[in-house]
Amino acid sequence: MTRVPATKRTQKSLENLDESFIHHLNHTLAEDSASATTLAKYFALSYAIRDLIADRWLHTKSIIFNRRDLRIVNYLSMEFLIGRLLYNNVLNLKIEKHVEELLEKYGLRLEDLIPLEEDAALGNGGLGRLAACFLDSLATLGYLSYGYTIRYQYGLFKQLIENGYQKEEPDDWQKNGYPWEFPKPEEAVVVKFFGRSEVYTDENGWLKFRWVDTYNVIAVPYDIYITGYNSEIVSVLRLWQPKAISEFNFAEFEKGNYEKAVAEKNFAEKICKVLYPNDAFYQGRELRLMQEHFFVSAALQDIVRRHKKRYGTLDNLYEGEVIQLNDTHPALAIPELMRILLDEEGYGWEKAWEIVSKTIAYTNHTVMPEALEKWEAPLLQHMLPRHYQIIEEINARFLKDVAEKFPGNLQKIVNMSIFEEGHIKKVRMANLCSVASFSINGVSQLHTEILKQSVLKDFYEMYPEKFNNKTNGVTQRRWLLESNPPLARLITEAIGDRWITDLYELRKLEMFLDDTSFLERLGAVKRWNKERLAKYISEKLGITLDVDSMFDIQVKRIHEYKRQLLNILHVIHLYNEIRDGKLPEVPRTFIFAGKSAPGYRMAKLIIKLINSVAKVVNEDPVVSKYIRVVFVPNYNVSLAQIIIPAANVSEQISTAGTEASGTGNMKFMLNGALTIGTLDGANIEMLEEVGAENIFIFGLKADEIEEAKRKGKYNPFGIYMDNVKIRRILDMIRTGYFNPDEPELFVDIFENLLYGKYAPMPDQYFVLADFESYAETHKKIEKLYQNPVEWNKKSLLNIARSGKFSSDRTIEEYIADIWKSKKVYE
Ligand code: 26V
Repeated sequence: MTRVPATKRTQKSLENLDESFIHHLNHTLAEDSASATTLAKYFALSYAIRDLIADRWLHTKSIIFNRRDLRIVNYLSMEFLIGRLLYNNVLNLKIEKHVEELLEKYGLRLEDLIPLEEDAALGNGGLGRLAACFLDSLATLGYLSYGYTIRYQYGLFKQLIENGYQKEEPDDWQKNGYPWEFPKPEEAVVVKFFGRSEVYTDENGWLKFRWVDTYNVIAVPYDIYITGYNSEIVSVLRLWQPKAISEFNFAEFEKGNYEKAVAEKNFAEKICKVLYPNDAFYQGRELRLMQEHFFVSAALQDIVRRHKKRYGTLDNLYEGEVIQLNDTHPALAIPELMRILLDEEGYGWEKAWEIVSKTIAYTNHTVMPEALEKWEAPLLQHMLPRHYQIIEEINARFLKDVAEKFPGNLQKIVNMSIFEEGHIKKVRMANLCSVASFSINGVSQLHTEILKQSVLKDFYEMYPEKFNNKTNGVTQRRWLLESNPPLARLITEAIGDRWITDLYELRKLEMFLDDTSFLERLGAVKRWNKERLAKYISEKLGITLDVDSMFDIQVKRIHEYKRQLLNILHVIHLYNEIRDGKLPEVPRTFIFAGKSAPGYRMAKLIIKLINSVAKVVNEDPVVSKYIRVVFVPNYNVSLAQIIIPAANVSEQISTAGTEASGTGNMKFMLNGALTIGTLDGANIEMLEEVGAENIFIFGLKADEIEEAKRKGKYNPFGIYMDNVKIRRILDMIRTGYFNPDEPELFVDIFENLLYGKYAPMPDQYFVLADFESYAETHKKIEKLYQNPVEWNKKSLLNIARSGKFSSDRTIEEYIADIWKSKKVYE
């Protein structure tokens, strides 16, 4: 049988898209076009498009099982922040014209249907969005790949702002149904918990272990096929959902015990009820550990089953499959794969270990010590007794190697042991990953250096060959083609559309650096995006913005290390200057958005401060002519797609040495914003690409911060005493200037900066140290903005030099150095 290529079949089905739409409206949804709601039409359209995607999956699947020369990439991640899919799929399938024509017949516009889709917010921030960009790139480039995660019932909470405070509401993203997934109940597996490890003698007289008396849950996969741009190949995003083996126990019910009758169902449902909303703060919660084991065990069983089907043996698992751990959250993959190989497949320790350590690779995403996972040993041992035993054995063998390599060096043993001894013994997941993985990577050059020189220093000395850098990237399909249509059009008119799959093509835009009419068009595009955002803000918040003002934007999770506080302190400084009659040369709009972890007091207080300052600034008849401050609620992928294209200035101001990479920084650059930033994360590489004249760098460097900490010589109180501007700002905060009704409200911010009241040291993120340098740099930006030609030139150069920051480049590097996979079509 000759296979009709998927795209050919799609062309054929495309002619029937119209019929397909009506078919789904009438027969899948049982609605007629006259009375169907717009939502029903959104679903009908999505189903019609999903049919085209299913064709691509069938094609991809046939390759998976026919091409044994292709290694499959498995990306294990607790988070995939995929956002909306309708328009993304329309663009990737290149069917926009068709769809628009079809909708026109029903008096509909695509742009009216797109917002009806709920964001799939199955992630917190950068780590989850990176995973989503990776699947897009893998599909686009034509590699076989699976993403594995959890089908959370509730995604990241929705943020409301009430009286300036963040309020959280549950995100019931599936409440209307979800058109993009396919349940695959026939591929369900059983996941075990608790019980005990039992020793026995097998038929050959070998001593063996088995995990018995377990509590079992079914894991049901739901698949979302992630399309690539103009690609026959889809990535599979497999979401695991727990299900009770016995949903209802009639025996217990008969005895009158309703609670017991539904106990199993309740257990299953609670495991994946909600995404943990902390990013970068670790709390050892039992439920979280259950989530980690649940999806990892399901994924591993799935991978093992597939490999056996493809090769009939697990001896060469690493030839057919590679497993990338997105941070330590899926680290239980290590003992789980060992357990499968030892206890279920009958391998001896050495061969099992060889297979595991040639299959698994680890990416680190943070150096913040409070974010590192360390599970309490008794908890892990209770929930996963056999895994605990395997981790002990891994550690014992590893420490023997350490002792051989560094004879007599007890400190090495203490540092590198997977177990941290103490009042409560802990399992250090980063150590487990470092021991077992064949590759350890950071996500920007600086971050990888910090891993090698401090966080994982001992592991670097032991296994230098494992360490490598993979600077993050973002997909230009979502972050330019989809989110900024007028810029995409301008670029394509100028240099053609090859940039969509080869972002380095943007370099060709440098031809237009001295073309004033092109620069004007670029300015007009920015203006269009600012108007779009202004319209959104006016409709949602009733705040009118001046689109001629410079849009200065900081959007990301609210965290002290990201220093939204530095930004708002500087806004207060500008407020003071204006009140003193020192009027700024250009009007500015400061836009903030981002969520705080619900239990992160300081971050929530910073949100309140931003909103309090916003109120005073915006209500002041004089000041509001020059500056305005807006906090846009509920930052998510869809909102990012509106906000980022509208930025003139991108704020990337984390304390040097704290932000592993940042990816928002890249999205802004790609959309022509100029960056004000520290020498942190990927900002450094942006500087390398664009040159010092085209990016605004300020502040202390990572080694300077490191040194100041080490020597304990940082004295923010001294800065406060010596610097009248800073003293004035902080005194306003301390005395309730922005909140006269509750004058004490922000005292904690003041005291944390000056005395380190809630921190290991005063001003641990060096806000005051960097303030002057930040304010001076803002003055330079202000000056440049008065010269639109020069501004647009730098904006264009930023776009032209953003090629490196495509996730396509990142993925090709993972492929070349770690995954060693091949494209389906060479
Ligand atoms: C950590 C934890 C700790 C336990 C509770 C739940 C939870 C959830 C997420 C995280 C991840 C923290 C690490 C993280 O998000 N890192 C970010 O990764 C981005 C992609 O590499 C990178 O651009 C950001 O700089 C980095 O902060």
